[in-house]
Amino acid sequence: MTRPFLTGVLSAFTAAGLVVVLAACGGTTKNDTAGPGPDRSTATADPGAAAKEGVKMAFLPKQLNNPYSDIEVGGGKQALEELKGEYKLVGPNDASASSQVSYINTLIQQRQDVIGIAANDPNAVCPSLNQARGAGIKVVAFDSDAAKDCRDVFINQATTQGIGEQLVKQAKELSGGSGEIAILSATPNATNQNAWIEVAKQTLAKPEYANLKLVKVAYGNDDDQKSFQEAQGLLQSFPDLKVIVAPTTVGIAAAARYVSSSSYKGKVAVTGLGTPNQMRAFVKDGTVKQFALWNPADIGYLAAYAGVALSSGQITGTEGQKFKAGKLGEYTIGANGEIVLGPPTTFDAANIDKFDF
Ligand code: RAM
Repeated sequence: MTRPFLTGVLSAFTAAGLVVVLAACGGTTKNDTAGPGPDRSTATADPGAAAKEGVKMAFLPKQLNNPYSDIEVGGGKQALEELKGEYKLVGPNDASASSQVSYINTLIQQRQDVIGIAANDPNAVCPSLNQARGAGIKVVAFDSDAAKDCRDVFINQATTQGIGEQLVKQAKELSGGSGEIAILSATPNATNQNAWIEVAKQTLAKPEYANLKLVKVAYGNDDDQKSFQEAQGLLQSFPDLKVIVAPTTVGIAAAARYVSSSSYKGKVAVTGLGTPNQMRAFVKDGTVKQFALWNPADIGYLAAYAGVALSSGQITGTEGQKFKAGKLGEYTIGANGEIVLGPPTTFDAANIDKFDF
C-alpha cells in the first residue's frame, strides 16, 4: 500500500490508526425518526464479483463552499474515473442540520446507484437515506457519519478516539501544560466534531490533564465570518485563554486569521485540524505552531471505491469484509460498518512545505 502522504505521521497515531475503532462515533447513532434500512447482516457478499462499470455515484458533502470538501470530492471523482463510473456532486451552501434532505430526495428520483454523504446531522438525513436504500441505492457516509442504521458503511478519516486524544495532546503541549483552553467547533449537530469533542472531554478528565481547563465550546458553523467572530468572542470573554482548539478546517483558519492580526498573536495558541494550504501563512508568521489532518482527497477516493464495491456486491457492509481501493490498497470493514482511512499527519514549520492541498 503506497501512501506517501502519511510519511511523518505522529507515532501516537500509528497504533490507533491501524486499529479499526470498535466503538462507533459516540452519541451519534440514535435514530428515532426513521425505520431501519435494509439489514446488511442478512445480505450476502460475493468478494469475487467483478467491479461494475458505469456506477452512478453522487457526492453530497456537508457544504459546497469549503476547500476541504472540494478536495474530498476531488478524490472521489478521480476514483470514479479509474472505475469507469459516473461522478456527480450536489450539496447545500450551509452545513445546517436539515440542509441535505432535499438533495437526497432528488438523488433518489434521479436513480443514482450510490450516495456518498458527509452528514450535517446524524438523524435529520435518516428518513431520506433509508428511502434511498429501500430503492436499492447504496449509502456511503464519509467524513461525518449518519446514524449507523441509515447507511451501509462509514469512511472515517482516522479513529475517533485518536483524533479526540490528539486534540487534547496538542492543547497541552501548546499551553505549557496548564491553563484555560476553548474549542471552536463547526455546527452543533456535526457528527464528526461532536464525536471528537466527546473524546476530548473524556481525555481531559484524566489525571495528566488535570491542569487544563476547558472553558467553552463555541460553534462557528463552518462559516468563515461566524468562526472569526466566535474566536474574537472567546478571547474577549476569557482573557487568560491559552489555546483555541478548532477541530474544523474552517474554524482553525478563521481563528488563526483573527489571532495573527491581533494583540493575542504569540500569546494565544491556535491548533486543531486544518489544510496545509489554508494554514501555511499562519505557520510561517508564527501564529500556529502545529495542527493535524489527513489527506481529504483520500477520503473521497476511498468512499468511491467502497461505493462501487457495494454496488457490485463485493461487500455489504458487514464487519470483516475486505475490498480493494486502488492506490490506497486493501481495506477491511470494521464494527458498525466503519472503514478507517488511516492515521493523520501533524504539520508544523518543518514539514508544511512538503504538502500542497
Ligand atoms: C471541516 C468540516 C469537516 C471536517 C474538517 C476537519 O472542513 O467540518 O467535516 O472533517 O473540517
